[in-house]
Amino acid sequence: MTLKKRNALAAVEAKVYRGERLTREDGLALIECNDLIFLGLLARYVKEQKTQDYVFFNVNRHINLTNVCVSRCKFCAFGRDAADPGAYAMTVEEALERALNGPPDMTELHIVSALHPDLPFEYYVEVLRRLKEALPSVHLQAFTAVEIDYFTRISGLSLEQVLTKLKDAGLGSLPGGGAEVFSPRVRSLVCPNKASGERWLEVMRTAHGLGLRSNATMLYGHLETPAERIDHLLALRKLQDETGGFQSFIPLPFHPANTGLSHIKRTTAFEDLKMFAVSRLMLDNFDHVKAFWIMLDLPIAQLSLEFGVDDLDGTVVEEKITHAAGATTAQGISKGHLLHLIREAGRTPVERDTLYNVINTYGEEKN
Ligand code: V47
Repeated sequence: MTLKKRNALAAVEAKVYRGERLTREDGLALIECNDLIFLGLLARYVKEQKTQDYVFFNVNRHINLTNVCVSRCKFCAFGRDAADPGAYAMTVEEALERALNGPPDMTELHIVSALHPDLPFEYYVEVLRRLKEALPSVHLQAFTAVEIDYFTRISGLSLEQVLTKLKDAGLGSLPGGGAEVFSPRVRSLVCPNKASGERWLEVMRTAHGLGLRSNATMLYGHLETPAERIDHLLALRKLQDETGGFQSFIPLPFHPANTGLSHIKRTTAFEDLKMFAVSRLMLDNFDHVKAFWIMLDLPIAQLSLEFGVDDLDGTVVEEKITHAAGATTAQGISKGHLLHLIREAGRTPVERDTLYNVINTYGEEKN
């Protein structure tokens, strides 16, 4: 490492311990640093300042209502044309049946789908209404900002009107998907047919303004540069300064199999752990950084707890998006297994609801 780089990193280290905000240049120095232990120690310090030794998880089930999509992003192996083999769209009853078959102590349904050419906006409202009616105590975290933008286009309603109708039907919060990388250059290459990065941020700003919390993601490891990753984080940090509505940030490693970018190699454990640490350090106004274990494999998800992560997401039950793109992880995990992973890393597991209210803090003993 050159002396200049070493000095830059020492300056970043001092800022982190003083609790000072990092700049774009600091972010670039961090993302180009290969001293993983250094990055991990700094990120762990920030994580412990925010959430001590707690690691959160929840009991949830994912539901993907349809895979028929007009957007057909290059990085996605889940989307289909309506006439393709394997294309599906659930009826409201089918969605309900899946929801009723969630884990017994489920507190969240996580619903992400596709941009279906024919299903009307009323279908999505009806799905939420029926799910809420059947499971009133279950939080409905549904529809990415990209889906919300699409609903305005198919319904002719404004963003406020769409979000208010969904909220009235039972929507509790928005998941963080669809963000990919905000850079217009990258979006024009990988997802030209859906909401821009600016629009994604506008949807979230509006949702937060209506009292809906949300998550945020970044899909990394495809065509983006390190600087574009940092700029993505900075755009999220800026909006969070404005609204305070984001709960957690989830870096999602790109899975290339069966996608239009299948020539790209899957990210390495080294890169995944670095991305967690850099995210934790740059997003000083986010309370939580989450490892979606499904996309990481359990060993990396567990190791991420040393790199600034304080949340392992949930029991999931059924996952289609990453598994279409070659994920070899299980589709679900038991609460007992999550407890074991967290405890083995020397942390205290906390079962939370979607809004991070504590349901149970687990001590040493087996529960
Ligand atoms: O928006 C699509 C990504 C997202 C691939 O908010 C891919 O708590 C990897 O956003 N390889 C959907 N990723 C999933 C998502 C999510 C997951 C878990 C928790 C939360 C949360 C959100 O998956 C999409 C897209 O960014 N994705 N294709 C792929 N080949």
